[in-house]
Amino acid sequence: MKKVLILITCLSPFFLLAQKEVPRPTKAQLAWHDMEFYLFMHFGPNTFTDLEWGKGNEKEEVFNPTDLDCEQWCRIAKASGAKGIIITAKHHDGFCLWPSKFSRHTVRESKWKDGKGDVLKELSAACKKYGLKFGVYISPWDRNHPDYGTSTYNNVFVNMMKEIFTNYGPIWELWWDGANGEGPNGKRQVYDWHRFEKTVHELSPNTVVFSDIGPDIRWVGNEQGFAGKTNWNLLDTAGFTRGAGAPSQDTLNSGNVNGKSWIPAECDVSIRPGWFYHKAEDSKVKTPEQLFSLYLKSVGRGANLLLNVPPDGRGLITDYDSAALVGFNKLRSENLINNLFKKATTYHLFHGILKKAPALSDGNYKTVEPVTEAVQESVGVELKMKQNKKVNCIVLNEDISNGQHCSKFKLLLFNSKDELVKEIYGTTIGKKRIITFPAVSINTIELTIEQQNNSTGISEIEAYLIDEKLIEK
Ligand code: FUL
Repeated sequence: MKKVLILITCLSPFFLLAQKEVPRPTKAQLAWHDMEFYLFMHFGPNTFTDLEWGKGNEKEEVFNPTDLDCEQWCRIAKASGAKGIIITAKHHDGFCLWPSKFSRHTVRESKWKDGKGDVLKELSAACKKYGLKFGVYISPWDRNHPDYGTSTYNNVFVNMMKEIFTNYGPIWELWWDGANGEGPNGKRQVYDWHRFEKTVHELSPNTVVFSDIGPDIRWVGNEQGFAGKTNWNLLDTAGFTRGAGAPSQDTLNSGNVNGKSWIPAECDVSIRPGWFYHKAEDSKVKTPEQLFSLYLKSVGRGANLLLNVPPDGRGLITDYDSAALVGFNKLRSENLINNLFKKATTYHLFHGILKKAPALSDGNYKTVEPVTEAVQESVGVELKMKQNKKVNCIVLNEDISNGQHCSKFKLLLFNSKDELVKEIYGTTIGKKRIITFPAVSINTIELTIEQQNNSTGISEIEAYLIDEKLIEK
């Protein structure tokens, strides 16, 4: 039952709990969280051989895009609302999309532009021009390099990263794939991860590094694009390694509640069944609605969405993929733009006492209302409209700059007659939590934090009426 509340406008400052020491994001990680959605591009010999995992013995001449245009990729990325592009500079087949001095299996040995082409050069320049962040996937596993499986290969990998940072930087995100098979000599590589991390740290300290276990961003544990409904940005990595020695997929999906390091999840998923372009999959491109559903399950659960859109053999993104991306952007902007509780009066609720809390609905994610105490009732925040609004989607935003705190929340939705219309229970909030449900008419949203480790900062609460078809099933 809803309590009768007393409104006091001039309260003495709320008692603040002593904050526990918890992992916090670095500046680069915090900026990464703001990226939310960006594109992955798998491109290389597999694009021409119709394979997913090239064997490494493909002739360089197979790589020969007829109309490569990285600006087209960027224009489509922009039209989709993506904020960056990560390209497979080297996939498991070892072929380098730049003329690396440390390999004989590169664009230089191909016929493309008479061996003078350089995809990384073109794409990094195009990203700069279009204001997109530029990221690089570089597979440690290399099925071509003659040194693979020996300690010399670690030098090769370090030197390749040096080339990338020096010639194509700034590199915003670096992607280390966890797959690790055998080299041409039948041996598995023992990677010098410590040295690899040191190289990035020294040469490009602002780059965020993705792998199964970070150090900066973790794999979400599946390639279907969904994060856990409980999603901690925290992970324990002690005793784990990349690849086969990584934490369980469930752990990667949800993180660790008391994890020692800030390592948030990124959801990598392809717009098509495969990662590389295959003509036979032109009819299997995900629809805008399916992409919206992925958005709810990734960004809407506090993770980032890395959506793979593979260029074809011309070196262009097909009309099928670009239409789906534009449609996806349209769905987001049409459905998640009109915050129906924007004009709400917003309160902080503390044991029956109300204080105005403008931060909750000022459209500014930097202003935050702290919820200092976790209890079942009468402590939390409230948004109130004069009249009922029909809504089926609520977006909660937790301020994560000082860590992630909420582990259990309750939403109570009331109508203008003070009748409780709906109760929603959840666990983590994180950067963003999008909750959808069958539409209800309400004028009050009450959020209670039922469990937290430190005071949870809520930056915004929004409510929308989205197309019924888009409600999460
Ligand atoms: C996996 C790779 O084996 C796939 O080919 C793809 O690159 C995916 C993103 O990561 O580990």
